Amino acid sequence: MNIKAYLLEQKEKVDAQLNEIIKQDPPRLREQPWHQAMEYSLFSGGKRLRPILTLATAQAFSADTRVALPLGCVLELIHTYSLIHDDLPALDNDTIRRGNKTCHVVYGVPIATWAGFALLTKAYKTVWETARRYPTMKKQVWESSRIIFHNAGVDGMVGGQAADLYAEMKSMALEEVEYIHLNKTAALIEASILAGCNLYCDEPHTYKTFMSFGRDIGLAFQIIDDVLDLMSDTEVLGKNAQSDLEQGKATYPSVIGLENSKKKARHLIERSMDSLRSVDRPVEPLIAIAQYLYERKM
Ligand code: GRG
Repeated sequence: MNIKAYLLEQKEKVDAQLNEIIKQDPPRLREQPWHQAMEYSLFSGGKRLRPILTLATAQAFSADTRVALPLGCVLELIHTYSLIHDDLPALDNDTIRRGNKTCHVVYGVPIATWAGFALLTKAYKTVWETARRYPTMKKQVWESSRIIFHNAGVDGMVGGQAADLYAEMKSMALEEVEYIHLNKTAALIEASILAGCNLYCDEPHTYKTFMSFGRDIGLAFQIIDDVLDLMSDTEVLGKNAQSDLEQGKATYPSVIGLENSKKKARHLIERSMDSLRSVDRPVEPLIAIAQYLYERKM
């Protein structure tokens, strides 16, 4: 399949839905700097990986993506809040993201902080509105959102990010780095898959297969991010290169070396693709996304 064309097509759907979500706010609010900061980060060129995973997973079970699309946007709203907060001076202090100035560089720290919280609360509201709009799917929407917010919270992204901050400048064992990566990054990617799967799948075995797929590509994604941080330059990455090294971050290359990290990422991607091949559903887009993630340059 033509994965680039598929990703572009899905990204356009996600962008249109996010626009609709943002446009619900009245013009007097949209004029406020903190609202403009929200929009700045939400529409500054993200790949939309998480919502695309939700859509691709839902599409493996149903042609109807009306519920999966807003749920995917919930993940993108959370992801965008996490990037804004992650870039703040008190955290990673990054000045470039997706080739643009980071939110706090443009709008200042207080406004960027509010923009992050506004995105997070908009994510809750989007769940609530989706459940109300599709009453026959209400139960599934609540369960998908439970998975999303569980994996975005202390047992997932927030917990992983806290562990990542405490790990700075310390020498780490591989298990500790794996814990950080699985929580900081893989948890939200896994939730993106499960949010779509939960809507339609009632076979526990299949659900588990999707869960391992999400975890494997999520971990591989962060290992590849570590590798790219070392090997690419700022222009290609669209963010400050080698910032992990400067900040003494716990990364796979710092613990097992560059070549072993690449091998580990390759192994996880191959395993993820093999496990999904056993599912008797149209999962080609997900397999192609896994391959694409391994080959990505940014
Ligand atoms: C402060 C303890 C504490 C928690 C707050 C800030 C935060 C929660 C979590 C940060 C988690 C984080 C930023 C993980 C990195 C994940 C990652 C590799 C992001 C890049 O994802 P892409 O490449 O981004 O999908 P695009 O730009 O395409 O959207």
